[in-house]
Amino acid sequence: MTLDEITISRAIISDYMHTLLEYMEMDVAIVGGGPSGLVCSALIAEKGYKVGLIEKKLSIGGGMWGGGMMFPRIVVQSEAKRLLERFNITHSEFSPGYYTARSIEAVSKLTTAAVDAGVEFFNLTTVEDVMVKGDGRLSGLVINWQPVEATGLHVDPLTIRCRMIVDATGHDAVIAHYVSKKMGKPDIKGEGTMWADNAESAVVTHTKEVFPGLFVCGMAANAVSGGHRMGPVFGGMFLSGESAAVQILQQL
Ligand code: 48H
Ligand code: FE2
Repeated sequence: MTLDEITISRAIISDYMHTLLEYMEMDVAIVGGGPSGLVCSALIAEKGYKVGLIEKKLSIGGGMWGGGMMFPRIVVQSEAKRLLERFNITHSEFSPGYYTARSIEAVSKLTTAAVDAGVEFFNLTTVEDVMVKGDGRLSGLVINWQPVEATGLHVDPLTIRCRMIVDATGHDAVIAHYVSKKMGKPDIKGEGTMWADNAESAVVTHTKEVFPGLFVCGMAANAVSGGHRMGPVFGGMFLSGESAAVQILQQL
């Protein structure tokens, strides 16, 4: 065949514009494509709900690509071993209860699981505000192209409507901060010092609805509720993503 550049360009614009229009309204919007957001999105989408994952960076994976101090390995403890198996992530036991996995494989397998479950990805897209109307419930997200934010351009955003929103933005708990600043709650306690054991159990407990329509999971959950940090052990991120999915599925 003879390739036509304009047809290629039309195909890309048409396909993505169609998807954007379709996802102006969705069941669940996950903000942040790190481990907790990926797990959460896959487990909700596999039940047949319309799930979009919004990630400001070019690539999905958040803080998991880098493993620990750029050694591309993660540690997962026994409590989350079943999720390594669930997502077919190769792992080996280092010492009783401590499993190592390749960070790049872990990101890839979680991403594949989310894609296969039907999650639609919107990368290079920044959530810059939230929509709360008369009913006092978080009902939408204000989005913009990430390069607009990065270059400081004064370009107004667009808005999408969602039944539930998950703040999976990691240490910064970006969405919870927006809501807190404008609505006076949730109260944000901030992240504590390194204390892996405490942090890993707390992150699951802190995974909850913190404002009507807004769930937090992953590091964002500990940042909101004053939990500690845990370094490159990722079982809590997997379990937190799962817990957010279970709680949201009960409400949908
Ligand atoms: C769109 C955004 C926005 C925005 C941020 O940091 P993450 O990997 O998040 P988690 O919670 O799933 O995993 C945390 C883990 O990676 C980690 O840092 C751990 C375990 N640390 C322990 C320690 O002691 O340090 O991913 C969050 C994602 C990133 O990809 C951001 O780019 C994205 O959210 N994001 N996307 N709009 N406004 N803000
Ligand atoms: Fe981190």
